Parts: sequence; C-alpha cells; structure tokens
Amino acid sequence: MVRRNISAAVLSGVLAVSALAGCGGGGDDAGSGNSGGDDKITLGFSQVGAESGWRTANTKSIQESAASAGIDLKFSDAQGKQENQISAIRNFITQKVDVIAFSPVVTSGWDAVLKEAKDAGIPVILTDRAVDSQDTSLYETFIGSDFVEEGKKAGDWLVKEYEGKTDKVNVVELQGTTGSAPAIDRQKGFAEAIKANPNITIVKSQTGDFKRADGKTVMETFLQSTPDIDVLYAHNDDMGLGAIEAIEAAGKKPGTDIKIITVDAVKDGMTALADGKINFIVECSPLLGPQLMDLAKKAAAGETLEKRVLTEETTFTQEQAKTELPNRKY
Ligand code: GYE
Repeated sequence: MVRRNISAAVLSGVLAVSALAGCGGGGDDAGSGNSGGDDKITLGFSQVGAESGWRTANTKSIQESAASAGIDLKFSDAQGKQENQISAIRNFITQKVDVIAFSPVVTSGWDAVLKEAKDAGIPVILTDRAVDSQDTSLYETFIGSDFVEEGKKAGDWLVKEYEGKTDKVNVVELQGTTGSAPAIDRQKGFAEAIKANPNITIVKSQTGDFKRADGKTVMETFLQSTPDIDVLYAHNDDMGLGAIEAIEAAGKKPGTDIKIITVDAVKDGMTALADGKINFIVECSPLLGPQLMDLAKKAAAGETLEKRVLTEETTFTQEQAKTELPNRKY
C-alpha cells in the first residue's frame, strides 16, 4: 500500500529497520521489503490504566493518532500494575514490534526489562512519565510534561494568593500514585515554591492514587482529623473532584471555605473551576499522540532523537476557565 504523508527517505529508512528487525531472530517476517507489502510500523504501547480523565484522554489521543499516522498499534492496559507493564513489554519484544512506548506507572524497577528491549534492538520511548534508570541509553527519548514545574506553578499561585498575609495557612495535599513521577515531582515543585513562606504549611499529605473515589475518602479523613483546612492541593483534577464531594458533604463550600488547586485541566476540572469550586488549575496536556507517532516513525527509521521532548502547557484561573471551557477537547 502506498502511504500518504511519509517521505521516500523516511519510508526507505523504515523498511531498512523492519528488515533488520525481521532478520534479528533469524526469521523471515513477511511485510518488510518489497514495495506494496504491508510495511506499517508496529508500535507496542503499554498504558498505565484508566485511573483518571487525563488517562482516558491520553489513551484516545494515542489510539487516534496511531490510526491517522498509519501505525499498527498494539495497545495494552496495565490496570495500574507494574508487573503487567513488564509482561506487556516482554510480549512486545517476543512479537518483534518496531518500537515500544510506555507510560511507567512508577519510576523505579525498569532496568532489566529495558535492557531486554535494548538487546533485542527495539527502541523504547518513555511517554508521559519518567523512569529513574541511571543508564539513559536504555531508552531513546522521554516525551511528557515537566511535573516539577507544574508543582511550582501550583505553589506560586498559592503564595501570591496569600501575599502580604502572615496568618497561618493550613494546606492538605492529595498525592498521586505513590512512587510515580508526577506524584514525586508535583510534591517537590510545590514544596519548593512555598518554602520561603513559613506561614504556609502542609499539615497533611496522603496518596489518593490519582483517582476520584480515593480523593473523596482521603479528604473525608482529612476533614475529620483537621478542622481548620484552608487549602487543598490535589495532584490531579479527579482527586480534587472527589474531595469536593467530601467537602460539600461536610457542609463546607469548596473554592470558598477551602481553596482548591489541582493539576490537569480536563473538562470536569475546568467546569468545577468555572463554577467556582476549584480556584486554580495547572494544565498538563494528555494529547501526546501526534508527537509520539512522529517520534516512533523516527525511532523506527533509526534516527537519533532528542533525549527530552517537553509538552507545552499553561495555567487557568476561574475567569480563564469560563472562556476556555467551550473549546476544551478532553
Ligand atoms: O496528571 C493524572 C494521571 O501521568 C501526567 O496521571 C499523568 C498523570 C495525570 O492519572 O491525572
């Protein structure tokens, strides 16, 4: 099949790489070689799960962009478990896919399986979340947001909000999945941003696993144990939305009695922001699909990729949310 929007040079590069991959196991894989054959790139993608609105939008972006880029996507949902991701990656290696991409649920414990992919000659692209592997040759590139920066933006807003005031500000924090890059970094960036203001303190911090239901139950325990909460910082919209339910059930007004800062800016979060129930959202874009497909094609063609590809993002106040909401795609 003749494919659209792919240059002859890239195409021949792709063919060369798939031919090599075919020879790697001594096999005689069909499809690589003659023009007119099915020379599609195969991308194995291991997704974290479906824990949040962000994740659902991310999955959709990856599936749709693979289809429009003419990439054969093998998609695997790990249901939040690292061991599922490791076995999905091993399966992709056995299937001799051209490229592997995955969004690591936690940062540590990847060296062995990444080494297996490297030994098999299959390039790996980290998508959305980082790993803590010291050997950066184990992956080609890492595409995603700067989570420390996101945490900083959240903290900077808070510092500004209480500028010139010396009263104690009690903050509770709902952390993302324990050991995940966004939870580690969003905590770090936020703590850095508020540290020069000793009146602003984090009085409680616990994981809500990036899930709405957990955000609600953890917020319930925060409300029971800590009567004077001024601010909630939730590492994603979903946990913030769950917490809003708990706050309302406790007879308090979210956004007024307790100020709320979240990260992501998915439609439900933006709606709560426009309604005055959330005060500030730091955007984290899940629309990584198109760039990922581009990088996958380049990796399959043997090109050297930039080691870090950053996503561009912004922040939203309540007023900005009202303007943005009609255009929000996810
Ligand atoms: O913020 C959260 C999701 O890794 C950036 O994971 C992602 C985070 C996102 O569950 O909603």
